Amino acid sequence: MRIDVLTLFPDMFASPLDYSIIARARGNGLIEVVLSNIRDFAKGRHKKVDDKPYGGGAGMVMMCEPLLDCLENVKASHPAKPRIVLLTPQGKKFDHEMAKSFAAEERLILIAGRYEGFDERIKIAAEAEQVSIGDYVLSGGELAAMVIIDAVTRLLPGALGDDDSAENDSFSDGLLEYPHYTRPEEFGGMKVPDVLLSGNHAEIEKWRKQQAIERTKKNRPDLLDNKNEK
Ligand code: 6GU
Repeated sequence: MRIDVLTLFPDMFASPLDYSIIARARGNGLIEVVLSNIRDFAKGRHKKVDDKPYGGGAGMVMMCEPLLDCLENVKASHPAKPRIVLLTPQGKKFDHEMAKSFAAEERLILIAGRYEGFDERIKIAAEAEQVSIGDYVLSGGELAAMVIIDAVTRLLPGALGDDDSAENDSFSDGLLEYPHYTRPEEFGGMKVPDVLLSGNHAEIEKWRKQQAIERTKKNRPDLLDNKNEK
């Protein structure tokens, strides 16, 4: 899968892409991440990429031309038709379902903005879907892009080793994951539940399912509501 990121701060991506599952997926060609600096497409001596908002108000707005020129260049650099995503707190909320649909694409283009936001005409001209990673405001789209790259890469066949399968992950069946324990059997007076030491796989399976449902009820009742609607 080819993933392009348009950003003013490509250097921010260096270390998150260089560890563990993402690093391995890049190493074996499962994903190719290409970073493009929007400022390289800015014109004039000052390489301006942002300007004051019409109508006044605080902050600066990302200009149409440098960003859209960068996008045209990036699109032309690879033959596959991309799904184009504009990262903004005003977007549709990213979740497991959206991650799965992104993972099915041959090519993604993620556009990370800074400042108060994008000139509204960028959204139309780029034919981009607007995506947010949650109900809070980040200083830019870069961290959101990294979150999406990580979540999507994990879902690609072959990205996870046998030891870290995605099948049991939280959200894979609409529930939060069950509790985990490892050695020692007793820590600080807290014992590992007997059933996990029993060797009875059917009972263990049953216990884990119950725990997953209970935990979801307690922490994320909205997930169970959604399940009933489906
Ligand atoms: Cl995609 N961008 C910014 N700037 N803030 C966010 C976000 C995105 N998603 C949640 N907050």
